[in-house]
Amino acid sequence: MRNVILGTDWWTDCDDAVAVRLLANLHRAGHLRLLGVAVSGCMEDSVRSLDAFLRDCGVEVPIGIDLEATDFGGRPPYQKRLAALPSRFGGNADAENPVGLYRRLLAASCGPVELIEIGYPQILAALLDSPADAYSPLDGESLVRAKVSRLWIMAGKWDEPDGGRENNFARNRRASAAAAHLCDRWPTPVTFLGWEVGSTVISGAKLPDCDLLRQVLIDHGSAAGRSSWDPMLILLAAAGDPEKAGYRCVYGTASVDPESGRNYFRQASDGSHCYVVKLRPDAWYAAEIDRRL
Ligand SMILES: [Ca+2]
Repeated sequence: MRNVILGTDWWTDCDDAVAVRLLANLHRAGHLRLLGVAVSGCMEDSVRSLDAFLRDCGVEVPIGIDLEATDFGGRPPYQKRLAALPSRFGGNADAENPVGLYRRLLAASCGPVELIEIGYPQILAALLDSPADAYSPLDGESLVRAKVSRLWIMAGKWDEPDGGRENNFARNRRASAAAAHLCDRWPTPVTFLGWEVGSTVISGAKLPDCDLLRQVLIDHGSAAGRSSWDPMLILLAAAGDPEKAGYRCVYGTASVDPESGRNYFRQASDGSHCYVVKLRPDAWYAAEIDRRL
C-alpha cells in the first residue's frame, strides 16, 4: 500500500478540511496509508481542532505542528468549534515537533513515502536542512532522497509567464524563503497543483446538515461550497497518475523569488518538476470530490 504524510496549514481557509476528509476516507478505504499530519500554521486551537476533526472522520494518526508559525495573519474561523470536541491532545504543546515527525515516520517506513503538502512550505524546507538524529543517521536531504518517492504540493500560480503569486508561497517572507529553498533543493520529483487549477472548482455544497464538515464550511462563510485547491491535490495524489485524474503535465524546473514569493517555471521535457493543467470541465472535478466526501 502507498504511504503518505500530509502537510496542512489548517489556517484561514476551509479547503484544508475538505482535503482532510477526503484523505481520511481514502485511508479508511485502504486506498493509501496516512502515516501522520504536520501542521504549518499555529493558532491556539490548531492541534485539538485537527485531531477532533480527524477523529470524527474515523482516523487517529500522529500530529506535529510548527509552534512558531503564528505569523501568517488572518483569523482562522472554524477551529474553535472543533476544539471543543473530544481530542487526544490537551493543546499544541502535546503534538510532536514537525521536522521530528517527518524524520521519525520516514526513518521507520520500510517502503517509499509520498508527501502531500497543502500548506506553507517552511516545515519541508526545514526537513531538508535537518541534521542526523536519534531517528536516522542521514541528514534531511539524504533522508528525503532515500525514503520519499514524490512530493505532491498545492502551491504556486503557473499560468503567468512573468511570475505568478499564490498564498502558500507568498503569504509572508518566511513562506517565500522556504518555497525558494524547497524548489532549489528538494531531491525528488515534485508535482505542483496551482491556484489557477482549483479556484473555479466549487465543492462541499452538498453535505447533509449533520455533517461536521458542513459546519466547518458554514463557519468559514462557504455554505454554498468552496474553491477546491487542496481537495483537488488529494485526488491527484490518490490517483497517482495525473492523466487518470484529469490533467496533463508541463515538465521543467520551478523556482520562487525568496523576497516576493513569485513563482517561475522553465520548461524542459526532462525536468523533475511538473505542474498540472486541467483537461476536463470544472464540474467534473467538483463531482469527483463531492461524491467522495
Ligand atoms: Ca491549505
